[in-house]
Amino acid sequence: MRAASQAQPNIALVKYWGKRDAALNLPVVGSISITLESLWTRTDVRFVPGHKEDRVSLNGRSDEAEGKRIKACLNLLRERAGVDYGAEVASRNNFPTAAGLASSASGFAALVHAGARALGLDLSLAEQSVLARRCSGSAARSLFGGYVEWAHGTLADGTDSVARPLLDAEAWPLRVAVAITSTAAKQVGSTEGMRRTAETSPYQSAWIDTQETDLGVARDAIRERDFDALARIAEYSCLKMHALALAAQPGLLYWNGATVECMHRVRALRQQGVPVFFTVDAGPQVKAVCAPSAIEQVKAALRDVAGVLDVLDTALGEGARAIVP
Ligand code: 2P0
Repeated sequence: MRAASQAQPNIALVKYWGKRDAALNLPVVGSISITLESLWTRTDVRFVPGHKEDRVSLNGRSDEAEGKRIKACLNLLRERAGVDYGAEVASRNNFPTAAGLASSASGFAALVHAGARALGLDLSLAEQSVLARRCSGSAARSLFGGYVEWAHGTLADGTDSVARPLLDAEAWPLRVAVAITSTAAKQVGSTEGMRRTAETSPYQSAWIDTQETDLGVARDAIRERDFDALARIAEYSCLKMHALALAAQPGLLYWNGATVECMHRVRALRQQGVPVFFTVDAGPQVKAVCAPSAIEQVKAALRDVAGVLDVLDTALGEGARAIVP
């Protein structure tokens, strides 16, 4: 009744923002992401018959808020298996948690992948993606590697709001530099930010109405390995998501000064002919996606920006997989 899995964070190029069903965690729009390689979550899950409680350790410590979400996710797995055993979960990340690097995506993808096997559930990756989505939306995408699309879905029970792979990482091996501009936990989490946006931003309906077009453009760019087209649509989707959230009341301002300066720096590089574009999530870090040949130049340019604390670097990677506990 024990299994361990690894999953990596993903970064959306066409963003998810907004829920049409908060209980089932169904999104108002589809999204497209890339799964990273060298940042990971490794999670060891053991179910103990007779135990009633769950014991959760994250990076060697207990964390009450995350513990609650993990317990809710374990409940979905237990319900599926028809058991009520308590679990022991030990999970660690090799990157800073709660710093806008989607630790919930890799975390819940790894938890569902390990937990399902520990319970002897024979679930396809698509079925695991549906379960992971219910724990954290973006986790649906981290079951798969490379370029991934998570469908909006139309069914009320959410069984078709699932991720699927579009293209393997090796087929278009882009690199990602992550400029860390703050290590503080964000003030407004994504779930609350999305709720506030849906209730108060006047741009919510325009966001929903324009997403299908963006997804089509990104799908074509990925299929044709058209870097310039992907750069244009990814920066557009990122800035549009932030414009939507900025127009909430009170406005959601996830950037700091260094975030903005990094975006300018990336655009200046692209104007000089360097194949690179930025994207920014619900936090102040800037992810610069580039051709492999440009990675050292991009890292050096970002390191040079005042307020950048560190620059991580990763290739694109595979989806969730079993590891030795
Ligand atoms: C994304 N983000 O597509 C978007 C862009 C942040 C900005 O998915 O409430 O942690 O658990 O479903 O998945 C972050 O939100 O939110 C996110 P929940 P999640 O990557």
